[in-house]
Amino acid sequence: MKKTEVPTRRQENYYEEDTYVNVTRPDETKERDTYRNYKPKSSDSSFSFGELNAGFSDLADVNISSASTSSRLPDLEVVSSVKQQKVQRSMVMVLAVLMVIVFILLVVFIAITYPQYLTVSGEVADIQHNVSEFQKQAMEERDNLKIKMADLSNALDLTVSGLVDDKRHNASKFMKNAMEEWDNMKTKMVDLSNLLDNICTVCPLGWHTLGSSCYYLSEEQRSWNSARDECYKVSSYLVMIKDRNESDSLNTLLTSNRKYWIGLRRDSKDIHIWKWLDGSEVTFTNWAVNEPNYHSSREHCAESLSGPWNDLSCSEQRYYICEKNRFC
Ligand SMILES: [Ca+2]
Repeated sequence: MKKTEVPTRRQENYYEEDTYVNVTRPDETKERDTYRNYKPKSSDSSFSFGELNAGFSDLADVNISSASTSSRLPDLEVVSSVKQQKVQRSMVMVLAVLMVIVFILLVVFIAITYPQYLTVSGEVADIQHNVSEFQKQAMEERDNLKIKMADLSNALDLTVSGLVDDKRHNASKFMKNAMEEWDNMKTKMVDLSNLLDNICTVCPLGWHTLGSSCYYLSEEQRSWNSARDECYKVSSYLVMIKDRNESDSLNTLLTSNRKYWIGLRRDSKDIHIWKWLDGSEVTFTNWAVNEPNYHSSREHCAESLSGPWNDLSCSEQRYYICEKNRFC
């Protein structure tokens, strides 16, 4: 340690180049020294060595110029410049410290997070592997399902085709049988029609065939009502002579001098009106001369006198003529 003696009234301590400096200041330099860049050792432990060097250099300059009070203002400018430089240096130092701190933090961050990154990367790789395996299995399952669906579709087609063939075969067989049955029925219908024609075109035994009718001439005599009922019993009716041709043809069958009931009588409500058994009006008549005379007001039924007609009492006994259609 070296000691610099300066005319002074007070003593202050300084650092200079890692050396503790004891400075004795003169009174006349007190104001100037207030601009010097120094810090008491005991009051500011953060004072840096660089600042101390600058302050010491400044102090030397001050000592050189302290002998004369006429150079006081230039010294103040120098001190101001030095202070600015010190501030700049301080900022640079602060920035350097901050960068070091950031770097350390970055290293710490990497040191902490890198293992986690490795762990997460491993887990991600495992997940990716599992996903890949799952996708592979899913694709295989999908392919298997496609194959199964294709097989099922083919089986279904075959089944449907088989069913359709069976149905078609059954339908064809049914149609064939139906056609055969139809042919048989047609044959039977023809035979039956022929039989019916023979039956209907031939009048029963004992009946006379005449035109489209069959006629039966009784061999017994009955009242008009009884004769009507007898004809009903054999599915016929008392003859209804509708026109001249029928009348003339029928008359050829009648036995001479016999009298026959025919199906003609007066209307029950109007004795002047004659009606056939079926209720139809009379459009053809073959009355004998002066007939119908309604003798004794009791002649309500008509008879054939082997030709011409006569009215007489319905209770009289007469032969009768039954008639029925020759065709069924
Ligand atoms: Ca009469």
